[in-house]
Amino acid sequence: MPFDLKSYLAHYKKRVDALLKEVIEMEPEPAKKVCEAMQYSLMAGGKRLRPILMISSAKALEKDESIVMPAACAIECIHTYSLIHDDLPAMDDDDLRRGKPTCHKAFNEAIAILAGDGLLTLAFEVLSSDWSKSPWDINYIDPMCKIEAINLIARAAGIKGMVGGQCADIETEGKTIEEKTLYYIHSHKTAAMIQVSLEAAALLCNANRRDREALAKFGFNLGLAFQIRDDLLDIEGDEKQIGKPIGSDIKKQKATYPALFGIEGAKKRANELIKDALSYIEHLGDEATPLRAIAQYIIYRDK
Ligand code: GRG
Repeated sequence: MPFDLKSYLAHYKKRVDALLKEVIEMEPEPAKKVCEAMQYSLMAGGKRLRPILMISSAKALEKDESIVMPAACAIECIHTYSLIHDDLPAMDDDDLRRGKPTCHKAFNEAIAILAGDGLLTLAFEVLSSDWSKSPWDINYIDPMCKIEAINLIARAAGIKGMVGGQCADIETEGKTIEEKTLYYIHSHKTAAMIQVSLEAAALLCNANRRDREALAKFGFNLGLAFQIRDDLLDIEGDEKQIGKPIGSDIKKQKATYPALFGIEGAKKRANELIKDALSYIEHLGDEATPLRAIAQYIIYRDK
C-alpha cells in the first residue's frame, strides 16, 4: 500500500499538539499574561514539521518515537519563539501568523517579547529536565548523547545558527547581495534548526556515526529546500493556505532565491537539493519511508 503522508502528518501533529498543550504551566496573576501569550502562539496552529522530523528520524533508526518527544516539544517551543520575535514591529512587523493575529497584536509588544523569551528558555528547561520522571517516563537515554544534543540545539538556535541568520537577513534588507550571502542567510536562519531536528534525534537514539551524518546532511538539504519553497510561496502561494499575506519579500526588498535566480531557477535548485538529500539516506531501510515522503512534500507544499 502506498504511504499516506497526509494521514501520517495529521496523526503526529495531533500527538505533538497534545504534548505541547501540557508543556506550559500557568503562573498566577500578575505573571499569568506571559503564559497566556506563550500558550496562544504555541497552540495557534503550525505544521509541527520539526517535531515530526524528529519522530520520523527515530522511526528511520528503528527506535521508539517516545525517546525524542521531549526534544520535539522543545524544538517547537524554540521555533515558535522565533516566529513571535520575527513578527515584531522591530523585525518583520507582521499582523498575521498561522492565520491568526500575531502575538504582539493579540497581546502587546512587551508581552510578545517576553513570550518569546519564555518559550526559548522553557525549551532548555524541558531539554535539561530528568526525562525518567513523569510525564516523559524515558529511562534509556545516554546522558552524554543528551548533553551533546542540547549543545547542538543551542548552537543551531543561537548566533552560529538562527540568530546569526536572522541578523544577516535584517542587515542585508534592501541591498543587492551575492549568492554566498543568500546561502549564509538561508542555511543559518532556516536550515540550521531543521538540520538539528534530525541530528539531535539521531544522537538521542544513539545512532552510529554514519547514520548521524547522513541524517544531518539530509536535514540541511531539506532546510534549504524548505526555505526556497517558502520564498516561492511568498510569490505564488495562496494567502488563505499560508495564513499570512504574500508578497512581503518583494515589498521589503528581501534577497531570495526567486529574486536571484527566477522562479524556475529556484524550483530547479530546490529539486536538486531534495534529490541529493534522498541520496544521503539511501542506505536506510523501509523505516525511513516517512522521511523520504516528507522530503518530497517540502518542495510541493502549499502552506
Ligand atoms: C527572531 C531569532 C529570530 C529568528 C527568526 C523563523 C525565523 C527566524 C523567521 C520567520 C520568517 C521565515 C519566513 C523564516 C523561514 C522559514 C520559516 C521558518 C517558516 C515558518 O516555518 P513553518 O512553515 O511554520 O514550519 P509553521 O507555522 O508551520 O510552524
